[in-house]
Amino acid sequence: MRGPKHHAVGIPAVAGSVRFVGAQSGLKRGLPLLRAINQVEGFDCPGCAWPEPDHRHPAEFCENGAKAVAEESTRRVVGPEFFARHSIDDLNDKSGYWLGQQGRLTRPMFLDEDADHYRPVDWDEAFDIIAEDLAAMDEPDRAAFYTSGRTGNEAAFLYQLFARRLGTNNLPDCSNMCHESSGAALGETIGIGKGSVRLEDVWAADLIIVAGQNPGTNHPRMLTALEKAKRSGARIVTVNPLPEAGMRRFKNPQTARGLAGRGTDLTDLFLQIKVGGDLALFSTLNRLLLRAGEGALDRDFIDRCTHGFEEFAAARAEGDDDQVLAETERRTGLTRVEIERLLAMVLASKKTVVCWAMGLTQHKHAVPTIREIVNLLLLRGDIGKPGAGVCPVRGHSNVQGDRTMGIWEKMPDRFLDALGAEFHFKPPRDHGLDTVDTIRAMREGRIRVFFAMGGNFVSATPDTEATEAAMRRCRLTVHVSTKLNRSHVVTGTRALILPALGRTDIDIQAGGPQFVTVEDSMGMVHASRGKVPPFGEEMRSEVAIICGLARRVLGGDDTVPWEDFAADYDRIRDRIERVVPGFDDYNARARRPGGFALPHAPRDERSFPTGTGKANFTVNEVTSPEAGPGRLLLQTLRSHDQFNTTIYGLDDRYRGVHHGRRVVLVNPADADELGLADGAYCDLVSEWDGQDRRAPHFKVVHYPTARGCAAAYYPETNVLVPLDAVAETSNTPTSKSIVVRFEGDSGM
Ligand SMILES: Nc1nc2c(c(=O)[nH]1)N[C@H]1C(S)=C(S)[C@@H](COP(=O)(O)OP(=O)(O)OC[C@H]3O[C@@H](n4cnc5c(=O)[nH]c(N)nc54)[C@H](O)[C@@H]3O)O[C@H]1N2
Ligand SMILES: Nc1nc2c(c(=O)[nH]1)N[C@H]1C(S)=C(S)[C@@H](COP(=O)(O)OP(=O)(O)OC[C@H]3O[C@@H](n4cnc5c(=O)[nH]c(N)nc54)[C@H](O)[C@@H]3O)O[C@H]1N2
Ligand SMILES: [Mo]
Repeated sequence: MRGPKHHAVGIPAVAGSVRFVGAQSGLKRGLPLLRAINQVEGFDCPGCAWPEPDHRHPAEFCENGAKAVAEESTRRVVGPEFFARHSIDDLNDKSGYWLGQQGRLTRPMFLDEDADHYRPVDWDEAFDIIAEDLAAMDEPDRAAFYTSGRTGNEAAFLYQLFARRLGTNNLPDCSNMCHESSGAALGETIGIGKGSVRLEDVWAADLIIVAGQNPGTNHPRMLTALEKAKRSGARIVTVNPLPEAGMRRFKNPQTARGLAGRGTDLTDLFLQIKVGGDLALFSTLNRLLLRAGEGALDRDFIDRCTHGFEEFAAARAEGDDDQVLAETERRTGLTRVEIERLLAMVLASKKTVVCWAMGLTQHKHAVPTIREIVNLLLLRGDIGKPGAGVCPVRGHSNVQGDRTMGIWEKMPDRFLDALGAEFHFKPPRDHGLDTVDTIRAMREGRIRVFFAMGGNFVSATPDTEATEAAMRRCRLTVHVSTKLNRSHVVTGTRALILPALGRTDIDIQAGGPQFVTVEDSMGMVHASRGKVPPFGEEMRSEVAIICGLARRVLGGDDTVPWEDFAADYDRIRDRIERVVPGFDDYNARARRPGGFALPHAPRDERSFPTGTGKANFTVNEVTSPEAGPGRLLLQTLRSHDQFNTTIYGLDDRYRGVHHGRRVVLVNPADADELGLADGAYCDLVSEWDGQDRRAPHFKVVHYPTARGCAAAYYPETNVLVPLDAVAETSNTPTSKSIVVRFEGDSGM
């Protein structure tokens, strides 16, 4: 059995960054970019949404941020000759990895009905094609406007405005597959769907629980914050089916001690939980806390600031202790002793932060799981106090900002009222389609025009075969993209690729050089300025693309001054300031080093803008997924060498997996029972609602994951995730708990 590494980062990570950047961008183009990542006058890393500290280190980036930058700033380009060489059928046979490696898109490209090849078009022709299909719709809801989370605030604001000016709220986004469950749970319980901690709070916490997250790979700069907390005496609990290297020991590349020495041990208590067992764990922890006597609860906070305590406490007291504990052991795979250890650590902590990511949000019962975590923090008075709070760690670098700007299929009326008043129109009020519902609507032939601002819709969404078939039913699919991906080759009857500037590119408009703004995972808004010249005139900023299209579709006398907006992004920010609360003096404050913090009532003043006016305890029925005999619960996750559907390479260094991605990690004891030899090949077959879905030719890797569970990489396994297997309330695909059986290898 190979195994996970015992530490993360250190010299191999630094060497890896420089090598990768050198190969993609060349050192002349690449190194100045590395120096500008996350710096005050530089650009926001296009990788994850972890915040930057006020006092920045000269190298405020990580190995994976460097890879994200190198991917974008590559010297390779895919121009018209490339598309002349490769037919659409030819491209269809290539892997996502190969497509992404071909380089930056530089010209608008059009695939006409029945054509074999994309051909270059100019921007006016591209806009005409889109306008024609939009005009042919019998109602505005025949269009859907997807957003991935890299789009800056200014473009996001204009994009939702354009969709709503057309008359639709069909604004699905990557968040629907990501932290939607967090937003739903937090909105209901504390009144705002965002985390309540700042970086300072992480540093000051007594106890940090990291559940369902792999920061060593996906948020490496978070390790620096955890190390800092640790050095001030914090304790860290990791809840994960996998022993992830990053949470074991961290060798900080910003310090000599980290590079040359042993590094810092991060995790004090590792709870190797069964996939989907977190609701059982946290509800039992809360039960034990309620029993632990008066000192265990923050009575004053509960009385003053919360609602529903009595009902919650009564529900958590139900049943026989022994039975509940035995049941929890079964659902979590943990022992009583481990749960009691966690209880002791919680009791010893005056300030607790709970961090989580996809390991909690992508389950059927994700929303109740997160609500139960809120219950824990409410019991302890751990919201709205320094060093404590909820910390959903966001994925894409501006996914949180996009939401703030109105990218949501069900924005509240107060936002729509303000938007309508500012631009003199009546925004549609019926809720639009989210990601899963968009695919359902496509499948039924109800979407004529699918437009994507970034992202890779067909690869990121569940049920690949069903989704690809659905996508092909659209009349027109349009992608505003930086790099080639599978969504450009699985198309509607006609398709357009529109080449966009990315974070690293210099953006010059009629009004001079422009910057954009982004919001990190902790509600800090700041400026981002590109540093390298784009490849030629034909690449446009996302803002310029939206404004050009909107002008063509809505006309020059529209109530929205699209052309003015494209010329000078300050004018967009002036309008955002008037529509979105918290952006006062936006243009001035965005120019301040470090930017500014958005208000967050629970964090700032312990006030809770919920229906009850208080923080709500909730009663959550305990459940967990069950695989049944001969089956395992498969979670689909990221390797160390990818950013979502963008594959950087074929290694997963921290997990000791090399040279391939079609692998499935299985506990050796389970593997023995199922007759799966280490290194053997098999098919993964998912079972849902009487239907099988198959992912052929996976190599078995014996690995110390929790019993009863398996893990394999996304997006190769998305074919196994049923479209209709979604989380309650949030409609997020249940990508972390798929029931699978193993069958003989049918080859590729
Ligand atoms: N380099 C890099 N950085 C990224 C990304 C990337 O692809 N590459 N993606 C970005 C995006 S969009 C996002 S959303 C984030 C994702 O960040 P993560 O959520 O860290 O990403 P995943 O790889 O999906 O990892 C999920 C983790 O949860 C654990 N887990 C799975 N199921 C369960 C469970 O039932 N309970 C518990 N307690 N744990 C579980 C897994 O073992 C794994 O450690 O990262 C962002 N940053
Ligand atoms: N099975 C399974 N499925 C999952 C997940 C999982 O854990 N398991 N995770 C889910 C999560 S958390 C997320 S967030 C989604 C991600 O879903 P998406 O956001 O749709 O996917 P990405 O792979 O991040 O999109 C990459 C593409 O974005 C384009 N791009 C990159 N930068 C820019 C830019 O600056 N501007 C523009 N216009 N385009 C750009 C490039 O063309 C690139 O090919 O996937 C989800 N799907
Ligand atoms: Mo995400």
